[in-house]
Amino acid sequence: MKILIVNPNSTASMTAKIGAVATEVAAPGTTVTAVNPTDSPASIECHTEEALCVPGLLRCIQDGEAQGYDAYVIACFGDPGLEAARELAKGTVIGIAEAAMHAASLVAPSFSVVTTLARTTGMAWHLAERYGMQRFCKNVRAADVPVLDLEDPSKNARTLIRDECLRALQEDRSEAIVLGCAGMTDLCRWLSAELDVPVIDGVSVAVKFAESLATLGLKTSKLGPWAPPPVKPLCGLARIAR
Ligand code: 5HY
Repeated sequence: MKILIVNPNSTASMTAKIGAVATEVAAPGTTVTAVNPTDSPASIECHTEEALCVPGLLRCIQDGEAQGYDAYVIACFGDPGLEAARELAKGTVIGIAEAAMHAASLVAPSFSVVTTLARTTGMAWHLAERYGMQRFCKNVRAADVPVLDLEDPSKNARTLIRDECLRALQEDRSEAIVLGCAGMTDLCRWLSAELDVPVIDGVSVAVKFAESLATLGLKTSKLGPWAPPPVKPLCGLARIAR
């Protein structure tokens, strides 16, 4: 089985880190490839950057279709372009926020999301509502760590994130932590040991969900809203093939 992970930002070191963790959790016989567009923002921390990353993301999905991938993961906590990607892909497309919130609701009565910057917390709440997860989500907190600081060990991001997780457990009285950025994927094991509660990394969970659904032969329904885009001349993104 072939799974394509798309990191919608253009930071190759983060893509490599995401690919390494995903390969570690994938079952024998599953090959995982992690890619990123080269024409998207270096990190995604606002609505504009989220909008700007989508064309590159969709081209990665389109390339994956041409190379016969069985399933896809969108490795950005905003789940950008998720529905458009489901229109283009035959196999399942899993967003890490949707996967992480659902997994958290299966292992704890409630969870808190710990994300990067305060300005992205509203986007995470919006997703919790869209996915019907707001009754499990006690709070969305920011560690005030820019996404790219996760790539720079000198910025000590892991301590800031650990401390925000501790505050979440003490103040929100939640029983699990959802990591609010794909760039935190390599911190999951360390944080789990530090906090001694379930810490959910959306990248790992999304890979296992994609794998499980593909193993069951489940693909994206092409009936109704996730059917392929209608045929028409497309300016700009003309390369979107069917
Ligand atoms: C992410 N941004 O997972 C989101 C996290 C965030 O570049 N990868 C990014 O802050 O919304």
